[in-house]
Amino acid sequence: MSDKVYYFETLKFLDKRKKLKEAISIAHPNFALVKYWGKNDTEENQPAMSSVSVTIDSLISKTKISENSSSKDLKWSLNGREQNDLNRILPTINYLSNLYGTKDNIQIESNNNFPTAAGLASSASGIASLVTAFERYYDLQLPIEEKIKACMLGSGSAPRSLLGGFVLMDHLDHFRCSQILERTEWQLNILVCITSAQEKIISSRQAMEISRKTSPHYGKWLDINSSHIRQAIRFIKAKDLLGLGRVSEENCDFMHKVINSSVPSITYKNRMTEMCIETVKQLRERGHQLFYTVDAGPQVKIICEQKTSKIIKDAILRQTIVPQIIDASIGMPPQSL
Ligand code: 2P0
Repeated sequence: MSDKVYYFETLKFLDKRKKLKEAISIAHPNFALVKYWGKNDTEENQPAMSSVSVTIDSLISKTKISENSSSKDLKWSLNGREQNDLNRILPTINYLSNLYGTKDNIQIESNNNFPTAAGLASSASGIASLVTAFERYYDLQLPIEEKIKACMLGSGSAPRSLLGGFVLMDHLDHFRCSQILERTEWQLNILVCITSAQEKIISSRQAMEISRKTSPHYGKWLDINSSHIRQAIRFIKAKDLLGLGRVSEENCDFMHKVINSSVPSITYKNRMTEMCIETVKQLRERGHQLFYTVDAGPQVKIICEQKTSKIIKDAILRQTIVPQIIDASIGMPPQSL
């Protein structure tokens, strides 16, 4: 019997098993230190480059799957509101349902304990918790390759949230995700400066397509990826915070240059974002070890040593008008409750 036939026979066997009444899983978002911005393939939602990220503990997406006894439809609520547009989750659910060989009427309830669609990677943690809850609900043990594929169909950065600590997603090796360091091996703090909790002005998905098609810097952005990946891995393994900060800030600044130079021009940062970045640079000049990163939204994530985290947080609150800073450390992989 070929591996594939055996696999589907196994799934048929699993189909006869009793499903759980409900499954609840959580996953954390991840922040990219070497970023993904641009796709190879929009059908399968495949990134055009590798990326390195860190998983964040205090930010949590929780997904509950239960039987939808009231109708035959798939129902999805996000932060308590029923969603009419299921496009964000359907590719993932359809992929897993086809693999599992059934189409159940299920109800999915997703909740985030942090602002949604505001540049805090809620789609990555949301999709990773959905895949984990699906696996639990049907009592499956999905191979990691299938989980990566299912996650990626929902969000190109979601596979990285399947692991804790520092994570590499390698686009030259079927998007294999591997842990560079465990969270306990290098204990850092992440200060998440919320400059605005509003939803982003344009989705990452739309914006990265515009960048790919129009930015004059997109070619160079692709070219620098392998060098940034190599450097980031080396600095993470050496636990060199300033080295990692240099390459990570260069990568972040380059991504925003690509975004800004797209036609039409897109800007995710606001005035407070710039103020936070300036303060990070001043604190570094004063001898503190820290660096910033900014994604597709105006929030500033500051990565620093645990021992100076409070001094840095106080300085940011004093020198800027940031309304909220969330304290975080490095997070774990998804868990079923
Ligand atoms: C990243 N971002 O590597 C980059 C940096 C935002 C800036 O991946 O289209 O929600 O669903 O694959 O994963 C955000 O984009 O976009 C993202 P899709 P996704 O984290």
